[in-house]
Amino acid sequence: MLLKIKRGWELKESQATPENVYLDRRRLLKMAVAGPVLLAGGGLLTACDDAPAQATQLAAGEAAAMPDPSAKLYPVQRNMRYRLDRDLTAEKDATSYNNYYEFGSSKNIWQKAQALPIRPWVVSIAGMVEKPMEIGIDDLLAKMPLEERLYRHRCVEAWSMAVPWSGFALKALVDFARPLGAAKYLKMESFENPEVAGGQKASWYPWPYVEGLTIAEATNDLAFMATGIYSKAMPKQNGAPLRLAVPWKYGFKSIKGIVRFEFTDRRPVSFWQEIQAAEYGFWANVNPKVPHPRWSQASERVLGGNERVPTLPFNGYGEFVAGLYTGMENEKLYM
Ligand SMILES: Nc1nc2c(c(=O)[nH]1)N[C@H]1C(S)=C(S)[C@@H](COP(=O)(O)O)O[C@H]1N2
Ligand SMILES: [Mo]
Repeated sequence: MLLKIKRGWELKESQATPENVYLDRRRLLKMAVAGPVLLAGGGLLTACDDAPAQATQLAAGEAAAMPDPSAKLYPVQRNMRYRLDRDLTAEKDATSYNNYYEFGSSKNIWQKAQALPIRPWVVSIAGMVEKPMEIGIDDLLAKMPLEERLYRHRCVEAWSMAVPWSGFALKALVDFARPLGAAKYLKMESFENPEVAGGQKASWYPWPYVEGLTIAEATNDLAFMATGIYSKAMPKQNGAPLRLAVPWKYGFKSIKGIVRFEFTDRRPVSFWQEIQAAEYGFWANVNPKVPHPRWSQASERVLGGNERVPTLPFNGYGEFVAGLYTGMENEKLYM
């Protein structure tokens, strides 16, 4: 994997690729032993995906051709409690402009993602629970109360969308898992499969992708496990077969391709926090008044056009979630 330096003025959208982070010293050292790397001092590093031909081959392969057995579950009933203040994003935009670093750091990974096998897909429930277990995704889906919700989504890179997710309340999964009273956090992990997910060959990233919530956040009504989108089973590029949707937080919290849920009394260190703790924290609640160290969070570009709209506190979901954070003023709640 080649690293290509992009200078600020070469970036397509001046603010749109913050997660092509300034790598820290430790990570640079790791990279130096990892293989061929092109470096120029101090520049913005962009992991550059350089194998489109191979990806097309994989996309035409077996995993891509396999039908999704959960397709027949959709559409599901819409829960009218969750309303939008804007139009839905066009399906084409939400399914072709994605962040999924397992498949590369560009937004254009949807074809590469088709190579991911999503059956069998075993989900582990581990850690501080009454009985650790493994369950196949289709068995899990059969147990969960599926519904549709219209949610906004606000990426930390200052673009946003509004999509109809299908899935179930994360609380239903927490109840099913029966965590012990001492558990304080829910840690979630994505799949690891560098054979098909070329981005995972980049060893300077701390794979697998990890995210976490407090139990109070995970059992809040808004926390949603999405298994479908636009009344269909979830496309692979959007995180099939199981991804989180926590719309009051920056998009990187909404982890895709989940294979493991671990209940723990220790706060998980998330993927982006591990890479760059000065820019990405544990809480990551949306707040227009707290800028990212490298850009403003005051407004957002609505996917599908060039319109910018003001960003709202908690991405507009304060009535649901603001109470989770009372008395926590000492925490870095907005990064
Ligand atoms: N496993 C995994 N989950 C992930 C990411 C990722 O790179 N890997 N990117 C996150 C980011 S930064 C965003 S904005 C959303 C994007 O979701 P979408 O492609 O469905 O819009 O997924 C999040 N979940
Ligand atoms: Mo994001």
